[in-house]
Amino acid sequence: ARQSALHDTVAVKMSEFLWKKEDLAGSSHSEKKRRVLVLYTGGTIGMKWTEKGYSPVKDYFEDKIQTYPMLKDTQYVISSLETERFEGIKPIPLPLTIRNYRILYGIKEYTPLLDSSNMSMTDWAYIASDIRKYYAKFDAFVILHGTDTMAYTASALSFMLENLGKTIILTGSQIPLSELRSDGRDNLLESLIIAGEFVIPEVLLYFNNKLFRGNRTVKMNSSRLDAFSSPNFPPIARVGVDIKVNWESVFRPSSTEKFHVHSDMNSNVGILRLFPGISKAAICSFLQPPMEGVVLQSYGAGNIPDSRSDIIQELSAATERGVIIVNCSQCFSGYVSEKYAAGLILRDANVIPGYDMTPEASLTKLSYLLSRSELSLEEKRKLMEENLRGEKTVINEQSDPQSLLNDTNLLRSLTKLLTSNTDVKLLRESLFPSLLCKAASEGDLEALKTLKKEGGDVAFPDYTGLTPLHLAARRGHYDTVHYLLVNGASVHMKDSLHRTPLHEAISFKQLDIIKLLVQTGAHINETPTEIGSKLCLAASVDDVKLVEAWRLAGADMNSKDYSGNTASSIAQAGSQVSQYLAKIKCKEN
Ligand code: ASN
Repeated sequence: ARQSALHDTVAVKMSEFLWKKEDLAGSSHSEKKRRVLVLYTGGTIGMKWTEKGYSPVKDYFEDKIQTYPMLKDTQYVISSLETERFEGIKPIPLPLTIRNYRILYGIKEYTPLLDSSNMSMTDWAYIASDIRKYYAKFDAFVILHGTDTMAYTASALSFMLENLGKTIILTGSQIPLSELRSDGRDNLLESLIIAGEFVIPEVLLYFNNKLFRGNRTVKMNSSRLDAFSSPNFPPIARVGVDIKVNWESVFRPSSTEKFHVHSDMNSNVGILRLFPGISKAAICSFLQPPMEGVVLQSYGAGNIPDSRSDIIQELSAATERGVIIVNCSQCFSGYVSEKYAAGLILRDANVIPGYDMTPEASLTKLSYLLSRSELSLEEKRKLMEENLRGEKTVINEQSDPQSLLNDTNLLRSLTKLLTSNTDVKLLRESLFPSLLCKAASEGDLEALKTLKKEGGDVAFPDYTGLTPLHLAARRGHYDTVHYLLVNGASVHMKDSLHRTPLHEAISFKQLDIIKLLVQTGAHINETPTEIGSKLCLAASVDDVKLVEAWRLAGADMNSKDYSGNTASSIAQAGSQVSQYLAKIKCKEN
């Protein structure tokens, strides 16, 4: 009885803590502003009925959505600074969200707008290059796309956008916005809110209240509103009364490399679906040059007719010529297991097991790897078997939440009182963010490692929005910053005052940390005028280290403040700042 009373007390304390945390986050006086760019490529969402059937209509969508009160706050006045930040695209304010986010979004309409059955690899490259172009200007991206080939585009982009640090969501609709019952309004609204409120550094697909990892999706229904499914991986978030993100399943960065767009895809790829009685001639002609990569859709757990030596010979001959063949199942869900003789034989033919990848992910992964000319054939084959962007389940990847807290001295006594997984999870969610922040701020790498091993999420903010990375960057703990970056921390997280880890490093003049963060893709978010003002202020007090910090973070030293002054016009002759600026200028020339 005593045990259970204690248990109840701990549970009550924890829910109070969580309640307070939500309350604090929600009651922040300043609105948290986020900028989202919508790339509108076409699809049913913007179509109208014509005598030729549904087709996309030019210059219609942006005006239409502004007629919906949930998609435009008519009371909100856009400032000139906000307009400046949008790079010529018109900002539209979403009404304030319940968590106090003010999401401003702009729409870039493509020409021509496409029914997604017309999408090609060139269109993927076009979308990817727009993301590169606007990457530093926006917090996140929503891509409006037709549903027919959305799973292909989502899979392709997941590979093309290397070291992605921001949220990218593809969405669309089954019923056009021009019709009363359109599902497009909700799909767009929820995508904008998720993109604005959360940093989920992945290419995602939102549809019918579920947020999926893009390269795990397939279009599974042409008429129902739940058009998409992710047969081998649970949704990353579910949208009901609340938006519940399953943070444990988010694919995190694991390197200190910068965001990079790989836009060249190899189109010599194909999907070969077996059927009983398929002819040797059909297989032979499919595998002929210029074919370089093939997804073989076999039966069940990855089986082919092992009695058909002609098929096996054709496959072996192709892999010997250098064609990469990946074995995927025709089944909607499950995986290729290599447990039947009829499947194992494919190993002898040098066919790679695709495990639980979708055909869409396998095809686009092939297309991506084959286009990476710096890799040898062996390296391409090896990478094809690896999990690059969460497209494939790695066995034993997930740890058991029940075991997570059991072994530490730190929390052993508390966990003894807890009987269910939910309680353990609750304890972890309430305590870990603050403990991780404390360890990071003290540069206590051992404590960080222990907390991570016990299930702590190093990317997660505490109730003020500060992450361990902000604190380690502020204090200049280089090794800790490096550890956090290769273990999933995001350089783009903003706290309740809109400060990123890079801001912290600049304010605290941590020069080495600035270099490391910039190398990992961090960038400054200020407009040129704001940068000019910061530099002028630093020059006026002769703070040369601060000027250097801004320069290392990528600031243009000639930026002007609101009155047209530059740092060099403000700096006193002979001051440290003026000498520094002169030295920089000299080096540049
Ligand atoms: N045919 C449309 C497209 O893929 C289907 C849709 O968007 N619902 O563009």
